[in-house]
Amino acid sequence: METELYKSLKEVPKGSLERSSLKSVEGVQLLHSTADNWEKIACFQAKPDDLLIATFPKAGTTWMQEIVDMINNDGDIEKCRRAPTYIRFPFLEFWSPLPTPKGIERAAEMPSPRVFKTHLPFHLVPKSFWEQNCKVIYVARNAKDTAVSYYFFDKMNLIQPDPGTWEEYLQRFMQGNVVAGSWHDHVNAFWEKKDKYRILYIFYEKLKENPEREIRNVMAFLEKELPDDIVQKIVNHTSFTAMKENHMSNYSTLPDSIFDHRFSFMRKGDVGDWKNHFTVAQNEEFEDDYRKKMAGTSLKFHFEL
Ligand code: PPS
Repeated sequence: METELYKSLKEVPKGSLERSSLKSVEGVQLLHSTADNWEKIACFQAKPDDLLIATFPKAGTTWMQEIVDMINNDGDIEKCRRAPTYIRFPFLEFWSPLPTPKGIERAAEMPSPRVFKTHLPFHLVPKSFWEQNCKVIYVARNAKDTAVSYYFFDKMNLIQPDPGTWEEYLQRFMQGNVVAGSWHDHVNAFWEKKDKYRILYIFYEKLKENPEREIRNVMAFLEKELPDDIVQKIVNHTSFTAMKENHMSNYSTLPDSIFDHRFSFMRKGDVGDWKNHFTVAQNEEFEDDYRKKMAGTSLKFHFEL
């Protein structure tokens, strides 16, 4: 199925894709094709040794996928180069408008132990993951950098809804009218549930500040011990520079018909890039809205390092 997926993606003719519209599932905006097939996705059967990498889009999913793959493969770079990220890890709720295998079909075929990616908010994650007490690694990134990264991603990804101008996009982001819904609800719900379930909550900014410390946190959560030189190898292989150059992690293998490669998936990989995009007025409005939506939570983000 993996080869079939790879081949069928390569064959998508340029200009043949239409950007998707959004459709709500239980109050959360998702890709139309995902929402149309929601019942099949919601009843996906998880197994106890499944690992879910859950994020609001653009929070560092790909980075965590590479870290987990390196840990699971004892730092063997060649094994981690076996296929592009999107082939190595099924994207659970992704229901491609293309005639390619769907996320849950690929997930169901995968040998255990399985690792998946999801952008679903907590309450939409298929119930079986919680019933089976699966481990979940949640990566959260500050809202301003997430919004900027998402805006450029939506320009690049020709399946995503058209982002419009940055001003228009920022309004939609604040309203939760983007795929995966409200950033605020997303990060808060996983934060609130993290002690009730087996959820490791990782911050993009802390990963950036001290990758070795956070990689060791992930190793402990996965109950994996590795020698120091292997940990160092993982730190190096998963740095922004290494991943940007690695064709198996930088999404350069997707054809131009799906990703407009005038943009780069590995764009900046920084904390605080939002300052280059938010105007003073946009920042004030965003912070005003943020204060209201984040009132009453103990969850705190760093907007610069
Ligand atoms: S997606 O499409 O939701 O799966 O995207 P996601 O992987 O979550 O987020 C992409 C952003 O993460 C940055 N990135 C990294 N930053 C630092 N170090 C490493 N190794 C790394 N790998 C990916 C990537 O550059 C995107 O952020 P921006 O700000 O757009 O550069």
